[in-house]
Amino acid sequence: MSVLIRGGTVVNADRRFRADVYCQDGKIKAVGPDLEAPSTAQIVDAGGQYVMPGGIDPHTHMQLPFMGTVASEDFYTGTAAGLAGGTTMIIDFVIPNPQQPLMEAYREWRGWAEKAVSDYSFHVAVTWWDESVHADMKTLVEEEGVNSFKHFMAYKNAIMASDETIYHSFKRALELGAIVTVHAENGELVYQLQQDILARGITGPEGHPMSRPPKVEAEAAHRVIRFAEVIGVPIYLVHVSTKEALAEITRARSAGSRVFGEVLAGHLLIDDSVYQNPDWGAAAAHVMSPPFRPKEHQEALWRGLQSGNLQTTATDHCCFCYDQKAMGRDDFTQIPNGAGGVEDRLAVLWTHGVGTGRLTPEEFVAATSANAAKIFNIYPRKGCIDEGADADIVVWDPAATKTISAKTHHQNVDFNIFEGMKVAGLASHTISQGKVVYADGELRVERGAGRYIKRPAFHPMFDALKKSAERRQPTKVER
Ligand code: URQ
Ligand code: ZN
Ligand code: ZN
Repeated sequence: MSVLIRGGTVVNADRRFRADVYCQDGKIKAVGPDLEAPSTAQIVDAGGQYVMPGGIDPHTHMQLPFMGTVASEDFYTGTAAGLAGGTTMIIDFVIPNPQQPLMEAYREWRGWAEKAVSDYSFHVAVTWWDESVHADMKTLVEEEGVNSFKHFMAYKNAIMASDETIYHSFKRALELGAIVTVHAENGELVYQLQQDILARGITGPEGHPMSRPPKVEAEAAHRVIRFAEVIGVPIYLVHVSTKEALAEITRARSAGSRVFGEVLAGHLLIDDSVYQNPDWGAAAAHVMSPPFRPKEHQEALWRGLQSGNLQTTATDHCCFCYDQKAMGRDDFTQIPNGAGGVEDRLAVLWTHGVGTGRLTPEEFVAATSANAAKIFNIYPRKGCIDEGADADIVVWDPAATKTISAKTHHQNVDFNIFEGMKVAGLASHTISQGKVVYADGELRVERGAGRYIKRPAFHPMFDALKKSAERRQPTKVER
């Protein structure tokens, strides 16, 4: 099976150039002008289009069991929707219940993901701590290719990690050469604010953002970055949604700390007015955490991307249909938290990023693919158009337009947070593992074709970090 992508402009994170791309046996075999190909090769005409690394979405939750239900998007429909939008890999999350062995949860999620149609990997959440967690983290790094461990500071009485768990897990991750990732909201503050708001008789979706004001994220971001700096472990904050949390990241990075930040396409483009919608279902459809914010945060987040203080974009794709959201009809704290986006991320970021001059095409590639590949240690296998890389490619037509709608999207959910948004710039072809899996608006996917992608530990970087952490250790005073 071979494909020749002809006549396009290749865009990587560092440069763009006119070149054909020849793919064979799932890999990129040649990149250059006027390539020849066997007569059996499938030809993709990329004239007037960009040829970019397929999107990597480092934050999804396919079929997540959460808040008494299960996300409506599964690994088959969700990865197919991603391919329709030019995303060729997701990094999802194994989230053990407290006291559930990490390896047991990991095997459970691996089973669910076998139906995926594009490549995938897993961050593993540390939601509790004992010696078995300490041991399982080693197994996951050294045998299963997990190099990132997630920590939820939100969701009290559920998956919230205590400071004690965070301390032990961060230390262990550093020992193993793994990076830590964090959902930074102060779960105790959220919980107490929720009780106060309900006590005032506010039960609708408008109560959700009231219980999670920006300072709730800012406090957690500050605290958890300080934990990481004291311990010496690199840290990645997921779905950074406020200018205050961005400021905490910017401070730490300016001080030389290895701190990375992710921003969701939704948080860049949607503001908190959605919670004032008189239509209960439309307001509840936007209940996710952190919530959508007042407008001034969006411009700050765009500047975070432009300045390099935020490195990646994601969607936190975690879908619940109306009848699931209705579990919280009389109490907003019971509305399953989550919203979609895996299909639309690239189109909305191209339209509002490249289309407005905020981002160059190269910066777009960095923010949608290359940086995630680098941070999670699968670059240049993923995240670039180069000989030897996986043939995960999106052929991007900057002139193609559409209006986003739940009526036409491939996502398995009855709502689209970008409903009605006109976008300019769409995937015309998506190539996954060297096969054309999306073309002319049609998906040509194969259930189970997706592969689990192992992500190696970061030892070289960590060895240096460990040495500097040891240097800082106080020496015993002989008396
Ligand atoms: O917090 C998350 O990232 C998961 C539980 C998805 N839900 C959400 O509201 N973001
Ligand atoms: Zn989260
Ligand atoms: Zn999430």
